[in-house]
Amino acid sequence: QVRATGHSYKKYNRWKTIEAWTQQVTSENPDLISRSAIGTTFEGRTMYLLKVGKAGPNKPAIFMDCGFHAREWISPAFCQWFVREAIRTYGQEIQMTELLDKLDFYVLPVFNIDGYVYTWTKNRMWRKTRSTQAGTTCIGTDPNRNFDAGWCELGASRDPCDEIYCGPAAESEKETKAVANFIRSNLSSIKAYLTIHSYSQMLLYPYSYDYKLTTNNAELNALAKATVKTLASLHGTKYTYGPGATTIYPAAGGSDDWAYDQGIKYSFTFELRDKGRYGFTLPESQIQPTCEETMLAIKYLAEYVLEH
Ligand code: ING
Ligand code: ZN
Repeated sequence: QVRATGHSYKKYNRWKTIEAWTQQVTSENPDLISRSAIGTTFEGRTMYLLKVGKAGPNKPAIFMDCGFHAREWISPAFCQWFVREAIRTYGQEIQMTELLDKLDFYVLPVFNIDGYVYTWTKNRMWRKTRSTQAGTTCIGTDPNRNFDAGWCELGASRDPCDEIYCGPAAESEKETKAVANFIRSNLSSIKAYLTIHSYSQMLLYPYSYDYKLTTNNAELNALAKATVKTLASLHGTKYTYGPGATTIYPAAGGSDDWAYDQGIKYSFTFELRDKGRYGFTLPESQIQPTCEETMLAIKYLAEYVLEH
């Protein structure tokens, strides 16, 4: 079987390789995957979105993105792993077969492609986008401070030189606009929003822009608790969970808060391995165990969403 050049699920792949993989995996699995473009990045790269699921009428959907922050390499690795597991286990395992028969997963393998490319070529620790603007030589906006949810009010910076710069306006970044537009256009089908970051082993839910609690806080808390228990069942990896503001730190403009306020009642941010020993430079030897345990969590969440 021909593979996208140099692509490996057990290695970190450069963008060119991931881009070729989106094409390959789609053409090899036409009954389960379709690919669309939802926009282009600041530097002109195409943002490919994979729709994973068996064709059917009026299916609910789960939106999942990876690679918001450029240096969080385990995140795009997980989105690729998820797609492979979906095609590998469909028709083989009851749970995945049921999930893909009854719902669609929209998977965005890399949100911040320009930043990701920059971490491969110039600076491994880059976080933000790579957009420029008049009046400053500093580059990039934090995409997870750029959504229209209490925008720039808390835990974000108005200084373009800072790592948590919220941007000149909400949705100023082309990448943010593309995802927000796609979700707004598909609100009637999207039942859950999942965004994959690293690191710190946490499962977060709204709100982060305020200390207030969501109307279904008790449900989200119980669901998060059961999800992290499922995740831990494989390798014993311990996650903490709770509302973002009190569990990690207050931060406005995050995508999970924005999605929740659009009416998507199941909205979560995953912070994958580890807890700081390797941090963003998680060794490739941990891709497989991290992705395997995270798969259990995502499938558990998806099944819950399907039943509610
Ligand atoms: N953590 C997230 C960040 O953007 C977060 C935490 C989650 C903030 C949800 C706001 C909303 O800072 C990482 N590691 O990026
Ligand atoms: Zn992040």
